[in-house]
Order: sequence, then structure tokens, then C-alpha cells
Amino acid sequence: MGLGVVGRCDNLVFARGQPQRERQFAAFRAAIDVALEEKVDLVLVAGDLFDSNTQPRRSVDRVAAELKRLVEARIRTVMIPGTHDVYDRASIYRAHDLAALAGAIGTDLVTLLTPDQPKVRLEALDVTVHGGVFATKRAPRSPLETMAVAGDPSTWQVGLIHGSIAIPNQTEHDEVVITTEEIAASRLDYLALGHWHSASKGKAGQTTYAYPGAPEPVALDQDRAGNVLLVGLDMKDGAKSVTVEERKVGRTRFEKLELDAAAIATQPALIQQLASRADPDLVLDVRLIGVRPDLLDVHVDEVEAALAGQFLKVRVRDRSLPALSDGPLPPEDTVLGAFVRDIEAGIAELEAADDVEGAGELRDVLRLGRLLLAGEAVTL
Ligand SMILES: [Mn+2]
Repeated sequence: MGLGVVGRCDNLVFARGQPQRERQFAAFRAAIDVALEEKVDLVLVAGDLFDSNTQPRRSVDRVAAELKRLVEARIRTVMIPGTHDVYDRASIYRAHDLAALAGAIGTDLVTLLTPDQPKVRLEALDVTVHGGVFATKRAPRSPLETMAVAGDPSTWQVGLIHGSIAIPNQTEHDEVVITTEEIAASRLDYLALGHWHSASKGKAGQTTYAYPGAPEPVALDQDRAGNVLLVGLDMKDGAKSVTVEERKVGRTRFEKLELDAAAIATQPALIQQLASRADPDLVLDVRLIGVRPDLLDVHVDEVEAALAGQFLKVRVRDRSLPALSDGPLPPEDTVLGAFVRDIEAGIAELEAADDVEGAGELRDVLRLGRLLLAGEAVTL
């Protein structure tokens, strides 16, 4: 049989301010749309559906209403709590029965896996979903340790874990950590992971595992976020095959832009040029490069402030270099002539030694000194 899986949504109802929360909710809704359009058999939510265990009732009701759309289409959902919405005594999942709110009582259409119900066998799909859930934020042991996969009668064995895959010197302080060795030994066909905000996937032994990442990026460096995964579990000639496909549900776009400073006349002209790209869903990362004209003064913080309302986020970094002198040098016995020769020799030395930063600073000294000694107005 074929089995489609979509989900494992991380930080879906993000609570830092209303606009951000609305963006996250829209991505959750888009994920449900994908599940309905693709007529998947099962939706998995791998924790952190909620940003915290304290939520306005309205957020809970909105999530339940989305789950209800799946219930009405007879699509099953299996969820686990995460680290933001940990299954402790104050858990939002204890305060609210999402299965009941979604109209799934008395059916197996919505299941929350907990320490008391660590797995669910969905007979109609011939799949068993195993959760690795603890009642504390910090896992007392690996969630893969106690998964009872061997001996389970379902054809398909799926794991659902909210945590990190061990990376030396990086995950030592994480609350929930598993290793690829443990995954390889798990006997799972597919392990659905949540917690990491960027998409990634791999295979350990016979087990395919993947993180979909957050459905809508929650930080500016997350250009690998914004997706859900569509997972196909198929049996071909008695052999199992697992496919994983990304589907975009987030609206955030990322764009990196390099601009040649030589082609920029003034700071207002730069602001105007960038404003032509205005887009409330765009994270724009601008780098000024090349050689900067002597009279161009760009203050990146002012440019960012001027554009802030027109983008989701805009960052401007100035990596341009001030120009060396062009044309004939002033006579050696003038202050300006001696200064230019002295500084240019210093720049040549630093550039020969590959000291890019030092040479850049000295180029700026040259630019400012030249302007000052030539009597130009200089803004520092
Ligand atoms: Mn988390």
C-alpha cells in the first residue's frame, strides 16, 4: 500500500507578537491545505505546535479548527508535544483536549502520543506511530531507547521525536538528543523529527529520517525553513521505498543582493533603489562591494532604518573599499603629496600580506585624509 505523510511542524503558532503569530498560523493552515490537496493518509506533528504552554484560548481553537478540517476529510493526525509545549503538568495538551475540540472523540483520527500512550497502531493504514515523549523538558534518556518496534504487527513503523541529532561539541546541552547509531538500530521505516528550524534529511541503516524545519522561518538566517515534507511510503515488489519531498508553505522569501558602490551616487539614491524591491515577505540581505567613490557616505544603520517598514527585514553591510588616488599625485614636498605616498605604500604592504581588513581601514584613512587635506567637507 502507499502511505503519504505530511507534517512535523515546528513552532507553528509562534507567539512573539501578533504579526509573527499570524504568519506562523498562515503557514500551518497552508500545511493543512497541502495535506488535503494531496489526500495524504496521515499528518504528523513533531512537537512545538505551540510556542509555549500558555496560549490564548483563541489560538487553541484555531488549531483545533484546522485539525477538524482533516477529521472531516478522514485524514488521521498523530502529534507529540515538543520543548516549547512540553508535556509537563502545566502542558497545554493536558489543559485542552485537541482531539475532542477537533470532533475526533471515539475515533482514531486525532492522536496525541504521551508517556502514557507511547504508540498508536492505525489499522486502516497498517502503520504504527511510535512517540518518544517525556513529561520533562530534559529527556532522562534517549527517546529511541524504549520504542517497542520489534514484534509490532504493522507493516509500516514510523517514529515521531522532538529533539536533536547528536553533533559533537554542539548538542551537549540540548534537552533531547538521539544519535544516528540509535536511529540505525531502531528498525523504523521512517523517523519524523521536529525541533531544528531548517530542513534536513538522511538515512541511518534502513531508517530514513528528516526534519521539515519550521513552516515559516522564525529567524533571519533560516533560508532552509518554510516547508513541510510530503513523505511517501511504498511497497514495490516486496521491497519498501521511502521518498521525502519538500513543499513550500511559508511566505518568507530570502534574497541576497550585491551592489557595486561605484554605481551608487548618494545614500538617498541607494535607499530609493532598494525601496523599489519593497516586499513585506522579503528578507533582503544587501552587501555593498567594489570601490566606493570618495564623496559617497553610506551609514548602513540609517539605510536600514529608512527601509525597515517596507520589508520583513532588511540588512545592509558595507564591504566596499575606498578608492586609491587616481590621476597625477600631488608634489612630494606638499603635505598631501607626502601623506598619499605614505599611506598608499602602507596599503600595498598590507594587501601583499593579505591583510584585507587592515588594508580596507587604511584605504578609508587615505580617502578621509585626501578629502580633509583638499579642503572638502567630510562627514565622519
Ligand atoms: Mn523545540
